[in-house]
Amino acid sequence: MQDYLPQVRDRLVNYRNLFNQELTESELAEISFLAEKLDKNMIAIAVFGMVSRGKSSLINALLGQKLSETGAIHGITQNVAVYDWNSGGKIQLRLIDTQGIDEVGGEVRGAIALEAAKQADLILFVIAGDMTRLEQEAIANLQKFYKPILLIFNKTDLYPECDRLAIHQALQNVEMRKLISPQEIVLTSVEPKPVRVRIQYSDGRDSQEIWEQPKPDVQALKERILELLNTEGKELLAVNVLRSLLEIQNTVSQRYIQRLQASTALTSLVFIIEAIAVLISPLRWLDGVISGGVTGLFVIWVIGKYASQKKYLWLLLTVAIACLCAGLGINTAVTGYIQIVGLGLSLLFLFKSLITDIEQSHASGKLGAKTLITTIIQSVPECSILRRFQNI
Ligand SMILES: Nc1nc2c(ncn2[C@@H]2O[C@H](COP(=O)(O)OP(=O)(O)OP(=O)(O)O)[C@@H](O)[C@H]2O)c(=O)[nH]1
Ligand SMILES: [Mg+2]
Repeated sequence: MQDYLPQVRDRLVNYRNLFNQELTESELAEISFLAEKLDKNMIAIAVFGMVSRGKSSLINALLGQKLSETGAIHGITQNVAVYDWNSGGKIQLRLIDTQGIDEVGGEVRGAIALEAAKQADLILFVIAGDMTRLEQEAIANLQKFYKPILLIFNKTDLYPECDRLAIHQALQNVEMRKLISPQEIVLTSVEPKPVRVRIQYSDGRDSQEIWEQPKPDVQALKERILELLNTEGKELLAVNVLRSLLEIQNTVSQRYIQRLQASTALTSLVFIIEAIAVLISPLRWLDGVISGGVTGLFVIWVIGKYASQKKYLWLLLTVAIACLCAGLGINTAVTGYIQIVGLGLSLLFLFKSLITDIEQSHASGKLGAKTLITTIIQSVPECSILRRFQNI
């Protein structure tokens, strides 16, 4: 499959270079972070779910060591925590532990989930039995961020075989398939309950019962994650970086359009006042000073407001000077009209160039992230986890 990462990087860098002056500090910082993410092949996996479903235990089982605190009481994890996971591959993996989605109040929960979901390239949603309505809603909400989700049915050790099968079946019903497809469901028991085992001694001693801790059953999940990253990790990374770029592009376009709308009224007013002043003023040299001066001031004001318009400085100043010259008597018969047309043309140019900028910065433009996202998603196989998001 084609490697899209260099193209994504180009788009990121070109966008930053072209709109450097239009971007805020935090947008520039985010673009730098995205470039670093690409360079380091960094993928973040966030673990979500209700309290006590075994989110932290799952992270420990994947890491192979107990780094995240776990416990039987609800709400053990109170903050988002990030762990580096050395899975042995070329991709640098990060695991993000979160608090239970039912642990914090609505607004805070939304904000925390939003932050973690934004950072994540892949989401593991942990359940421990049949799904509750809150869990279904949470998955539907997370899907709004266009992040692929694996549904982890954990604590399977607590269910007899027939119940486990019944729950697994229920997770694949028609309603559920709208949220998660069957191949996106993985069964685990990351911290199985200790079991009593009877030890029989061959030397005639009395048999003894002891508690034994079974090994975590997390291999299927590990393999699923690594297989997913091996087959479509690069596309996942490319699409997620582009998705973040798309958000920045949309914000910048929005800002542009708002400023444009705010200045349309002012621009028209300047034009009308200048036209009237030129028409009613009896002195040609005064007309020139008015139209040249107002146009010049307007150009300086616009360039201060829209840094990217500097490239048209020469053109607009030429118009301003032409107005001034016309006013100084080069062609007195049509002077007034030249001045008005000059100002009109300069405004027209300015707005045309602004619209071109907006189109370029806009998601679907030449530098836009949207077109490339669509190309990448269309290039992955039908069964890919990314296909769910083809209608962005
Ligand atoms: N039987 C069984 N218990 C498990 C399994 N995984 C986790 N547990 C237990 O479930 C409890 C909660 O585990 P945690 O990993 O702390 O759960 P969490 O989702 O991180 O919980 P919060 O941080 O409180 O939201 C602990 O007592 C774990 O021992 C499992 O696979 N089987
Ligand atoms: Mg926890």
